[in-house]
Amino acid sequence: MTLFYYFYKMQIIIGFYYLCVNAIKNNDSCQCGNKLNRQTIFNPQAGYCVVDNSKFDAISMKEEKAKKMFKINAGTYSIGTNNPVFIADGEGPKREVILDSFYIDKFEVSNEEFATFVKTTGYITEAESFGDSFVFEGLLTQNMKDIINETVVQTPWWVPVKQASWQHPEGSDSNITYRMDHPVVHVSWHDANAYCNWMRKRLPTEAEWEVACRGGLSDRLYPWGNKLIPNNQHKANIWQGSFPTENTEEDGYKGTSPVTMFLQNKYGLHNIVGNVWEWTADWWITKHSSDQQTNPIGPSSGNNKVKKGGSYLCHKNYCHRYRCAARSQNTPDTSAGNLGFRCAISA
Ligand SMILES: [Ca+2]
Ligand SMILES: [Ca+2]
Repeated sequence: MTLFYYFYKMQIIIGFYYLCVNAIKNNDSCQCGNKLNRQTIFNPQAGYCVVDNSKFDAISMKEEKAKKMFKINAGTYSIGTNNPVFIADGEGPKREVILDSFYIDKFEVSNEEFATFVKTTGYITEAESFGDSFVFEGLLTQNMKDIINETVVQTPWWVPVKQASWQHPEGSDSNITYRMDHPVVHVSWHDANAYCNWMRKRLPTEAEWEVACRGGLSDRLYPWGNKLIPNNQHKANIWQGSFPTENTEEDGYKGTSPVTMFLQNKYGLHNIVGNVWEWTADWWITKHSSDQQTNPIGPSSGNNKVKKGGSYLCHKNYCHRYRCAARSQNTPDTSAGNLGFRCAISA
């Protein structure tokens, strides 16, 4: 037992050494050598380190772009709306943006993909470090409900659950065994950014995300048009019924759906609205100039990051934010059971 323990410890030390050596090789400005712990490797304060990833040589990245991403050509696009539903969210005004060409993932990042990242790098998410994350109460087992005595003020359906993490989305008595093709959740902005960096990608800016969401259409509410359920076909995984007590699951899903469900626009994007909220690169502000901007990246600092697209918990009467112009925010260390991401890359 003792021998095994020391062998195990040595493996961890060797693993860390390998990660940092590779990181330093790939990015001279990286400060991985300062402290040998996993979080330092991806610490935004210390500068992100690109960990060597043999999976992504030039050939496999070409394949990745061809199979899993869509290229949006450089051009002038519109974002925002002059008919905001939530004025205080800063949904308006409608404004022009000039964007360089970029690729965006067609799918939200899945548990399977995130598991590969964790297996390769030993990354620990912030939810795992903090020891808890926010879970929608309606998804908890009765056993879990019985041991929880805290809720979030004003939104009591959100509860902090000990040991809730990407591998245990509803706490210690849950797992992702049959959800490997579902979006990874309980990932903070820092976690999402670390994953995209590891993939040699990055998080999309809010402008890029919204242009991708609109799928070439102008002034429409949703990626596919203005009608929520065209031809009686559900186009997104949101909430049907009376929130938060009755979920009729008319779209087929009580919680998350596989990332490959719900093709939503002409760019071939799935679940860009609904399923899980998606982190973007930008810091949150609510006042926007109506002037045309080129490759806008938002303010240089802030307290919250912008998230887009709404989730399986959104209902028109409560959270009509599964629209391309809609937006919300969280601190970059926040994680929840309805918050994930997809990555982008400059063309
Ligand atoms: Ca649903
Ligand atoms: Ca989504």
